Amino acid sequence: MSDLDTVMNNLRIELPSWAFGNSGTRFKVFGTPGTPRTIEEKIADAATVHRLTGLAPTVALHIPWDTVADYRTLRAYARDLGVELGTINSNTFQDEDYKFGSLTHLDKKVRQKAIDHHLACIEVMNETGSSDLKIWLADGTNYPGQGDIRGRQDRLAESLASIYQHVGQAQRLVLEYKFFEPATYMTDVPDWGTSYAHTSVLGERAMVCLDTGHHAPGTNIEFIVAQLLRLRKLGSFDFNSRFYADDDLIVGAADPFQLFRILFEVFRGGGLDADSGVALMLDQCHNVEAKIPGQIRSVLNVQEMTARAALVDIDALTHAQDAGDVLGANTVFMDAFYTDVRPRLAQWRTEHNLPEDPMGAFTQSGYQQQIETQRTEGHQSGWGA
Ligand code: PSV
Ligand code: MN
Repeated sequence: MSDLDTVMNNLRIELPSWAFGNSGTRFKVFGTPGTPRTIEEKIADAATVHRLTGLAPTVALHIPWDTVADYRTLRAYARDLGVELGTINSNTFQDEDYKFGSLTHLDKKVRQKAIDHHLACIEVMNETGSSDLKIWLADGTNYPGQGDIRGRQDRLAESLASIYQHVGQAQRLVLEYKFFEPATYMTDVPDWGTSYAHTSVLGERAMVCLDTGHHAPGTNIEFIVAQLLRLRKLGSFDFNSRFYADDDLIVGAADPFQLFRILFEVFRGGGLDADSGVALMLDQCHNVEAKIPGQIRSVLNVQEMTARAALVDIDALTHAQDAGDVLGANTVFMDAFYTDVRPRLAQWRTEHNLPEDPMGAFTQSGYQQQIETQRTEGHQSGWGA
């Protein structure tokens, strides 16, 4: 088997439950016929993406958006459809109590409430069999002087330590960073360095989550990938793409070359090896495009750029780099990027009893018409609901 086949066979991309619900901007959330009303229906849609692509065997849940009374039953339901439940995302950004922070809040009672929410998420993980607890905090301040930057870091460290104590031996805490939004002056976990500083102190089951949309324009994200892999602290990705802010667009849509460069560093650093511990996830919203095809396109984009990254001729690249051959090295790199891997991936799909063209297969499957007829009553799920 070639290197490329091994990489392709190992590739797994986790889907976010919330990608199947309605989403929008602060101006308008548009409804879409057939949108799931329950977590079971979101899982059914995610399972459809996996059935057609063979790439997405797990679904991430967001708590409380995806709260159910019995997670074991939900797990069995997902399994029957051919998928497993994946990362559990906590949510401390929608309660009144969290107006001035959650894990960093000045009031001990609010901090404890936020800690308890994470402990409840760990309980959920114990039932679902999930290994990762993903923490993204909306904590931050809008005006200089509003909060004591240093005091907030100290409280954050203390809160994270209280949560980490409860993370099981086979589980991990993954801390996501973002430099803006909703806070506008500073956030409490703005960058990979801050996430690294906290997770290093916590211990080896605490890792960094890199959301590709959470950087200032022009940031060299592949450098961060290389550094975190070097430090053995890259736990997971939230993949999406962006033009201006945290747009949560389809991964690879805005800048395919950036996705290639990122995936090359993942490949180069061993992050695509079967036991690497690097979880590839999507964190996207489909505001105006169809949601299920949007997710299919996304996983195919990751697969395509992963294949191109694995095609880089490492020997030739190293040779050119060592010889100081600037343009030669760049040519080796670009040759892989410009290679059309689509025929090869179509063949890979055929070999794995998957439809050669998953997008076309979805259109022909009648699934969309079926959910539009069946899901007429009730309340459509949405981001934040
Ligand atoms: C925050 O912008 C974020 O990237 C976090 O991962 C949240 O959990 C997610 O978006 C919700 O869409
Ligand atoms: Mn994210």
